[in-house]
Amino acid sequence: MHEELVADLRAALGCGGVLVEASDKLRYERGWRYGQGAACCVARPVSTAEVVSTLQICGRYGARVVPQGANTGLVAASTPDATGSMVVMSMERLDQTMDLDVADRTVLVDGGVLLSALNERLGASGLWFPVDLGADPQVGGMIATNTGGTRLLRYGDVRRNVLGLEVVLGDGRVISQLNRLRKNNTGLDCKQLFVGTTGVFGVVTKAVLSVVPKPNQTAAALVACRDGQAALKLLRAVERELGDVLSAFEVMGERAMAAVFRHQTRLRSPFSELPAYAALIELSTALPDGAVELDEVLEQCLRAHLEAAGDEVLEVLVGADDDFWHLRHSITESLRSDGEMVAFDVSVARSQLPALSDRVRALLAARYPSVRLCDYGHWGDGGSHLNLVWDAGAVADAAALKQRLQEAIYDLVTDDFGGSYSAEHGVGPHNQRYYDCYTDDLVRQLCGALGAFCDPDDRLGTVHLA
Ligand code: 2HG
Ligand code: ZN
Repeated sequence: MHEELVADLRAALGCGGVLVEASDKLRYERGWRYGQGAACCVARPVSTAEVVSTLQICGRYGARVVPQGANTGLVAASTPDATGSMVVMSMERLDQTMDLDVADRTVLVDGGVLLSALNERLGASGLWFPVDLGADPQVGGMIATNTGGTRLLRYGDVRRNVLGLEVVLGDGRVISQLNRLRKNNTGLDCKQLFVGTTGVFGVVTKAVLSVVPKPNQTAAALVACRDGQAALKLLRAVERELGDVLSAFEVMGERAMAAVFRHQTRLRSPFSELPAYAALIELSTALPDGAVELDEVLEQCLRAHLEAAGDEVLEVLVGADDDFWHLRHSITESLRSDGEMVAFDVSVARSQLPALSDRVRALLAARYPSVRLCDYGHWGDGGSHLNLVWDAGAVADAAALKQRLQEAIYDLVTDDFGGSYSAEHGVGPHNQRYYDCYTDDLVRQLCGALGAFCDPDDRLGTVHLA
């Protein structure tokens, strides 16, 4: 069946459209952090019609399909399982359309367009898709995950910026709702079924995105804080005084920053002493040059806060925007080199963020003393990456430890803090078990009914929402 399936896919997509050599398949079989499987082959459609053909052909042979964007996800949702029978459907060649409508501030894009390519295209018109990430995902993957990122505080998640979608359902039917409307109260907002549901209801082949004027002035600061509560107080002060122009409020714990300075030799710590927490604050505006000096506004506000906050705020650094962002965006990569890790992407009410980190530290000290908390994240929107790291080889059964840590932290987050076990990275095999534990039965039944309609033969993905 394998050879016939490949032959039919080749007939539909052309030879370059199907990869079968082990060395060619490798990069599609392994996720950036989690996920390692084996694919029967990799199909690379160039159009909606070819996505339809791929799904129909796979349907004829009973082959399951995992849609894949840039494979930058962090929950293993874009890699095949270990059976060797799944087809990876890579969207990387479906990346030609980028039709910008400047008057509407909307852009119609193919699902395989990379975020970087989109922003390059928009740049010439002074526009921008404002979902900011350390990685460079495809638009379709961002939609399937409902990506968050560092500027969610100001611009919202992907969901808030999607106006229309074209989606191919599991059996090849196409739902086309490529509207450019910002207001459209005509019943079910069906496109939302495909946002954040990891591609199991359908594959995004096109999207209409709302885009915004790219700020022409930004200012950033790093503020060294004595502890988490001080960072929270700073957030309140900055929102009160600069809320209109605040575009990011990220917090980084000492250990996360230390890992960056250990592994990124080009980056030097700007602090006189590494603080327990540092806040990275960004202001931005599209106001014309000269209308406002954001650097001055930020510095003034922070200096006043420094005086009023006593020893809660230790140091204020303003101006080196690129270095500050480089530090923030290097954490993921640096922790990867720092030992073994299990990553967390949780959210709680903002006021609870310091208490949550304290509880995790206490739990580790009592039960897992060789594990260190390297916390950082999007405190402005209640998101925290409570990444837990230990020295490679320090623990005999790392897989068992990972599972025990996941259980302990997710229970803490959901039961004691009323939070989410997956704030922005979505659901995948990495956290499927916890989706199953924490998701309401009725919601799962609803997903089952939707799945039966959208993907009647259960062809798509490795995640089960029902
Ligand atoms: C970030 O905020 C990303 O940098 C990645 O969501 C988080 O590495 C992680 O776990
Ligand atoms: Zn994040």
